[in-house]
Amino acid sequence: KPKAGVSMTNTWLRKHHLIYAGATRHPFILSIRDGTVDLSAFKRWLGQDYIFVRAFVPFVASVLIKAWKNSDHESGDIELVLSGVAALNDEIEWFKQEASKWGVELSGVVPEKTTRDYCRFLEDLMSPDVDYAVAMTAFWAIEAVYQESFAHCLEEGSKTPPELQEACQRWGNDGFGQYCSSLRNIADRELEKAASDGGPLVKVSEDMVTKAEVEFQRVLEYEVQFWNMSHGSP
Ligand code: HMH
Repeated sequence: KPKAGVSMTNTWLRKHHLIYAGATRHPFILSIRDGTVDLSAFKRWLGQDYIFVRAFVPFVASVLIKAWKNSDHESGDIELVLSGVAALNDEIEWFKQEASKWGVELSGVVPEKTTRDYCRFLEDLMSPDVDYAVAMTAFWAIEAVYQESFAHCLEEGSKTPPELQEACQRWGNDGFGQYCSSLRNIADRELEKAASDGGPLVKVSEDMVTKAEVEFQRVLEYEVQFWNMSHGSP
């Protein structure tokens, strides 16, 4: 059982801080931040992330359905997730614009194995059998990695090339940071509900929290692999 006052996500961020740092301070991100980024690596990331984001839309829609079924309708969860869907609509348009700016033909991008595996992982999480708390934890982790990574490229003293600053702003801006904290609060609230369930279903609830922690770690592993794929030589 978690200590009172310490949130589950807080506990997990401490426990898994090495892999978390691996995902949010990856050499690819550090290369953007210090201005040494290989532009062919950035273009590869752009094409693969476009494929990822297209698969992320139905995942977020599945979280919206879980919010509608599981949260009380005054909690604001539905509005928050809906704003996420709306933001993804803009994001997809941004990818198209950005791709044409860099001469990347999106229709010709072939998904690499890491992208296919990560999209498959999202698809598994869309199942109605996956609890709201578990899906919300994964959702938060996916967004938080991008937020922390790109915010790092905009910090004082970073040498991010001007032509990449807009990309970093997309995920590194304060509004997106607020959005991530809201997702995190919902995940913590749902995990807390599960962890404090002392009824006859106590075992089921414990399993749910364990499952959420496993999916949290998996997200971090996939994020590291995704950066590796982008950063590595073709
Ligand atoms: C791989 N992770 C990946 N792509 C993204 N666009 C995000 C997270 C955030 O939306």
